[in-house]
Amino acid sequence: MKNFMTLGQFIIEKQADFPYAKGELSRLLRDIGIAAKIVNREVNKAGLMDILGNAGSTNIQGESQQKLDVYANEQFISALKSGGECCIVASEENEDIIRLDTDVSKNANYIVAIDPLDGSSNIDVNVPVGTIFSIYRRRSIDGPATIDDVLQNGTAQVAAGYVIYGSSTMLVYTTGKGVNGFTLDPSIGEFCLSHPNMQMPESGLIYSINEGNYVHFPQGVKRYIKYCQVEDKATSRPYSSRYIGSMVADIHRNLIKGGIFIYPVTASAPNGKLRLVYECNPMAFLIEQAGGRATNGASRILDIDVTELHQRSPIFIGSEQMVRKAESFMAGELLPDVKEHEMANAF
Ligand code: P6P
Repeated sequence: MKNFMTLGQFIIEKQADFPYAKGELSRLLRDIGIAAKIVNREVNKAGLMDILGNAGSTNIQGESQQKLDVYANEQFISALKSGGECCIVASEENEDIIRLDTDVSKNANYIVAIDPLDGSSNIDVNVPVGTIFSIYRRRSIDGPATIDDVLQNGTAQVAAGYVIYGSSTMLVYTTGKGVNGFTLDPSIGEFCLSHPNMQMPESGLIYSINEGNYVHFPQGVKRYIKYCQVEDKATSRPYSSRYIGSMVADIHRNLIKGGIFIYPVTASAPNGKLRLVYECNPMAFLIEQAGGRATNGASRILDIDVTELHQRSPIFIGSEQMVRKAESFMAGELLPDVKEHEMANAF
């Protein structure tokens, strides 16, 4: 029997990192792990059950809700409610915050912001989807927690992570002391530590962006894409273009292999498409903890003022050297290693 460490054992072992922790955050992470296992079970058999396709409803974003994302939302909210460590859930699927008002939950210290099933439009075509979560301590001292407890900048996160339901199911998270990945072993129903201390390669050979929006991209993004495509053996260009259309899957690949994921402003998304509170901030926290970088093309994602629950932001996230290079193009600079003739014939 190979020796392995389960998520639960790891959380308890790492609890010592938080001397004042009373186990609340540990139990909250456990609750998220439980919901992830339940969602995984349904995602894995989605093709067999009548839970494929459209639920016939739309979410706050006006996006048609796939049955599985409604199911996933319900499972995470239910697990958090019964766990008793969370007082408010802010979900992509719900216009307003969800107060968990049981006698225990209403006095809980933690807020969870979640995209319960990111990339759900890919469900019917068997492409990896994911859950993204972000955890804050409430700021209010007494009385019911409010929206102000949710609208905190990304630097205030105490934990963040994602679950990727792919060729295997993994839970990857940080509590501010590095990033660790756990793979679900279905034979024992446990997430087991498989990727300890994950480190983002400081550079990479993959760029990930929906080039279908090219004509609407800012000039700096267009120039960066052309930079990625130019032949230059010294810098191993052209890079490879990989775009799954599922943020969790694209970022997870880049975390392991190195690369950059960009969702900039476009004509249909003048503030970017991805949501700051439960997509950009948790991914930015995690990727920075793994040694990567996450900005909106100029400013650090985690420093962006959070003013609305479903606020959107452009995002440039991944290997530090690649994100900085893209930022340089966004700032209108030409980099010393970008020869003028390269750019001349890049358009
Ligand atoms: P587009 C999925 O709908 C999602 O929210 C992210 O997971 C993904 O990165 C992005 O949107 C894909 O958007 O406009 O390229 O289809």
